[in-house]
Amino acid sequence: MTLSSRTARLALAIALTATAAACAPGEPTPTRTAEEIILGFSQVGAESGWRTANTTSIKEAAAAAGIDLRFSDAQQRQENQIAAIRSFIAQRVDVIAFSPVVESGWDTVLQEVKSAGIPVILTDRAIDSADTSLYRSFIGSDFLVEGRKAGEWLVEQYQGTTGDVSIVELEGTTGSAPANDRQQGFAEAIAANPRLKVVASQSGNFTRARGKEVMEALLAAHSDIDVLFAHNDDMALGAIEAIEAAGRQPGTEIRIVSIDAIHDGMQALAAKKINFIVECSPLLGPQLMTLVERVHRGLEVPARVVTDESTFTPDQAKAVLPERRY
Ligand code: GYE
Repeated sequence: MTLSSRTARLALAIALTATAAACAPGEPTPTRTAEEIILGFSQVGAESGWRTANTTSIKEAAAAAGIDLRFSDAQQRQENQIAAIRSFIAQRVDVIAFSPVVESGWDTVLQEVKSAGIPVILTDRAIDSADTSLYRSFIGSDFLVEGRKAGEWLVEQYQGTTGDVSIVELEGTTGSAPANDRQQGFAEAIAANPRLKVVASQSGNFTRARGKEVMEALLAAHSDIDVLFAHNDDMALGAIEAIEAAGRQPGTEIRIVSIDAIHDGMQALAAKKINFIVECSPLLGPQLMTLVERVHRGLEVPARVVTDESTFTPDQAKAVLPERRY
């Protein structure tokens, strides 16, 4: 046997083995399994502990799956994400995934991706387009449910009490799915008790620094704040600094409920500076890579994959903190 025919046979054997291993019974034969999949991923930014953990999860999962990841950080700007997506088209990546910084304004660029024949997976945040043919799947949390859980907890806390309860809200990035839906879910839940009143609601852009600044202004403008609802832990942590600097006690004088359950947030919860946290898992990497592999192979994928989430009280935070991965 000549060297070149041996090489050819070996290549064929490897390709067949890869095909057999990747094929579940009854599923169509994949077309390009022996090749490395190229995934273009446009991340929102590095605005929070959640986001950092999410980026790590995606990078580690891509490496573990042998997927060639082209990662781009949009620094919380939609125009940067649109430019990154166009560059992924030019690079002819196999799959594009992204976490849309805001909900609206994606149709044009996603039409371009569709025309290029590249499948799209929405990760973590949704878009508000009516055209669901622009993406194959959306993996992430249900932010409406998260907001409701925060509101329901608050309703429970004030059951049987009298007098109005003044709530201030620190919103996430304006126009983003988690800010819109968490606000709505919370409002729906607290409507059960008309004494629960949101007296001010302002964006802290999901960052600790902005959370602190906005809370300083809110404390100066409202002397009677009973509760802070922060759309993420980072803004709650910034707000805690502002509350303490104003000589007030977070967790007792001003009760705090937030969302995410990142490590620093869980520590503040265990220390009773935060009173309740609704979990939002950033560990989407492994599930995302499974979806990427499947769409690349032309297999069916669910249109929606919802992340499992829980909630934490201070005692529960203390119990789980040693095993938290982020
Ligand atoms: O809650 C926040 C982050 O989209 C779920 O974005 C994510 C949110 C998360 O900046 O901390």
